[in-house]
Amino acid sequence: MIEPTVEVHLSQGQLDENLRSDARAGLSAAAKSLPPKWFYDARGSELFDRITRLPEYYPTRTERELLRDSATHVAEAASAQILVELGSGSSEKTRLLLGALTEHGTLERYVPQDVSVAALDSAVHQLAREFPSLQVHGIVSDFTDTLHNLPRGGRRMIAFLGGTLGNLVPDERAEFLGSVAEVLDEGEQLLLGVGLVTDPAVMVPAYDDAAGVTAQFNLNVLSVLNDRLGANFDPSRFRHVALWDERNEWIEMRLEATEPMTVTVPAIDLEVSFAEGEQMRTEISAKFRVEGICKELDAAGFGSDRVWTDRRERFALVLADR
Ligand code: AVJ
Repeated sequence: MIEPTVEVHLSQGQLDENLRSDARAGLSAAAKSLPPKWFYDARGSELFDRITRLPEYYPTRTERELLRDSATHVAEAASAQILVELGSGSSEKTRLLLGALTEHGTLERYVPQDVSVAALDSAVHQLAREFPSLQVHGIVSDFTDTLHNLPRGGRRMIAFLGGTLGNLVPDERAEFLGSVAEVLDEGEQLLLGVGLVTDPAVMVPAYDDAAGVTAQFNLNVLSVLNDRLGANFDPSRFRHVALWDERNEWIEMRLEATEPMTVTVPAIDLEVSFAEGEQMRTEISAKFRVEGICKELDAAGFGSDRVWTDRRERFALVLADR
C-alpha cells in the first residue's frame, strides 16, 4: 500500500469570509436566496446521507447502478493516469470506477477534492488500503481552487459526479465547464454525472419526501447561519417548498416564511425582514437532456462525448474529450 496524503488549501477564515459574503448578498437582495453549499455542516451532511437512502430519492442509487454497469466501458474509453474528483465526499460511488480504472491499467493516481477534511481523511485511508497500487492524494479546497492548481505528471481526467453540476445556474455552469476545458490539455477528459429530465411525479417527491428529511435538510441552512453568523432564525417559522420549474428544467427548493418576521445577522451587521409567505430560494437542482448537456460541453470547448444512461433514463454519465 502507498501511504495516502492530504493537502489543505482552505482556512476556516476563508470559509467564514465566503459565508459572510454569500449571506450578505443573498439576504439583502430583493428576491432572497442562499447558495446550496452552506447546507453541509456536520448535521447537513448527515441529513444528506439520509436523503440518499430515502425510497423517493432515486439519483444516488441510480448513479451507483449506472457506475456499476458501465464502469468497464468508461474505463475502456478513459485514458487517464490521474483521476481528479471534484466534491468527492466519501468517494463511495467512485470506488466502482476505481476498480475498473485500475484493472484497465492506466490509472496511477486518485486525487479526491472536497471542502470537508473529515470526509476526505477517512476516504483516502480506506481507498489506499483497498487499492494498494494507487497513489491517493486528497485536497481540501474549494473546487475552483483545485481546478486552477491541477496536479501534473500524467494524463488527467476530472470527475464531477452526483449531479452537483445541476446546483449551478446556467451562467455559472458555462463558466465552470469553460474553465474545466481551459485547464485540461488535449486528450484529457471530463466525466460528468448528471440527473436527466424525467417525470415530475418522480422528480418532485425526491426533493419532498414523505418522512420530511429533505425539509429538515433545507431548514438546516438556517441553523448554519445561526451557528456561524450568530443569526436568530427560528426554523419553525419556515416551511420547506420543492417544485419543478418547467421552463428552466430545474427543481427548486425554497424556504417560505409562515409569518412576518425580522431576523438579525450580527456577523454581517444585517437586519432582514420577511413578509408572510415570502419565499427564499435555497437550491436549484437542474436536470438535463442528453442533447442539451452535449451542446453545453461543445460550447465550452470539449470535443466528442460518450454517454451512458440507466435503463429508465433518469441519470447519465458523460465522458467528454478535451
Ligand atoms: C448533492 C446537489 C446532487 O441536487 O439532488 C438532495 C442535493 N438537495 N436533496 C441534489 C439535494 C435536496 C443533491 N446534490
